[in-house]
Amino acid sequence: MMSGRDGEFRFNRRQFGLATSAAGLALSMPGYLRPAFAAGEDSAAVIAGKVSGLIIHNAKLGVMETPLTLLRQHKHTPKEILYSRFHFPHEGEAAWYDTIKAPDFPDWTITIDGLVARPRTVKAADLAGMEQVKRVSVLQCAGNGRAFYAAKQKVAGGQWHNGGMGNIEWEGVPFRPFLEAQKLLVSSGAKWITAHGWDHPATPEGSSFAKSYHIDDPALDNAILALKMNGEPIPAAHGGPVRLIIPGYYGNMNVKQINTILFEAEQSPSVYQSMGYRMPLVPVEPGKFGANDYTLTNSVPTYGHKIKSAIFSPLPEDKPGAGAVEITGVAFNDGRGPITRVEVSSDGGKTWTDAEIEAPESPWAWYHWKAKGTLAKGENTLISRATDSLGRSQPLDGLVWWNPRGYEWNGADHVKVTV
Ligand SMILES: Nc1nc2c(c(=O)[nH]1)N[C@H]1C(S)=C(S)[C@@H](COP(=O)(O)O)O[C@H]1N2
Ligand SMILES: [Mo]
Repeated sequence: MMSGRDGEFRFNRRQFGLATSAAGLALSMPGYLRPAFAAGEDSAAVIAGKVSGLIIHNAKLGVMETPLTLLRQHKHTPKEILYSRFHFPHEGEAAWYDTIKAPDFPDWTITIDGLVARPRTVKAADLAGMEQVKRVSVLQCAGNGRAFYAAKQKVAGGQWHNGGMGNIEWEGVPFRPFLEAQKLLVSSGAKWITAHGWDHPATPEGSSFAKSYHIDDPALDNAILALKMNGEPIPAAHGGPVRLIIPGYYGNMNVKQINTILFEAEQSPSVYQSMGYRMPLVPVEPGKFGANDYTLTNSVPTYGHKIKSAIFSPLPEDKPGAGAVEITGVAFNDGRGPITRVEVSSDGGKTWTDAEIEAPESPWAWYHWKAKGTLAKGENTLISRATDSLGRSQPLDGLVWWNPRGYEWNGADHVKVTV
């Protein structure tokens, strides 16, 4: 997709489209505008190798969520059940990533260009010979929990509950040392690093999937060019052959099928950076701030995971009896400070108890926790709320962060079980 190296127009429109008008957004962000999903669609038929019974949000784009009854069974979320999210239809030449098999592209390359004196193209095959490190990290869609915002006002897009996440062991080449070893001679004017994936919109005026990170972002110190997921080559559906993994960062920041890295003065004009996947700087009200009102100054990209917890047991499907109950679940954040407390209530918030927290595998992984509660006859509301060493915790009412694209839900988790 590169059309040469000189001047401003190195990238053709297809690779590097600008589409900031509402019409452009409609063309390039079909995930937001299509009706939720066709009933009766089988996840195993949408992405080959997925189990049946995943919750499909958009079959055409391969968007699906994991029921918690499956998610809670595994320490590391297997590829067969992990949620998936793409932005362009899986048709024609894009059909190759509709499978959990690892792709076989011996000639895959990553081009590094932009404000560097020595642009480079690196063979993905060469990455395998470099130092590898492991990073266990939660992968979570920024839209995970979007459905809960409907209690204030429904937000367009996939109505994700808590299953748009997984806990994964990634393995690959440390990102910064890799870039340094390329001896790129980065210009002092470079302030942003932009990653592009292979996928691209059907029409040239659409934006490709690009994400930008500030060049000094400390989260990049832990980033890797991942070649493996849970000990195996990364499945096509999850970003193989090479995926940028930034531990602790929301899913969209973890670019799948990475093939281009740019050093630039500005962040990418792709709508996925400039309009989508952003949070308003201050809380906004429905009707007062719209899905297309985001600017680079009134909002920030969805970078690190807001602290969050999820109750895994009991779920309504478990049909628990009255009396003593063990409540279990997970918590996680962006890894900047450990999670120090998970408070749990089994009576709708009247009384609280501190959960016992297991040490996590890494700063970015799930923390497992358990607490004792009591269930009465009738309806019981279970609540969990995590806090970390930086004093960050979940709002009891997550609606305070309502936003027109429904991102970063992190309200205290509420589960209703009827005895
Ligand atoms: N190239 C590319 N990378 C991408 C995306 C995409 O559409 N294309 N989607 C992003 C989003 S929004 C999420 S939530 C995660 C989903 O990762 P998964 O499909 O492996 O679960 O990938 C991110 N990386
Ligand atoms: Mo996402």
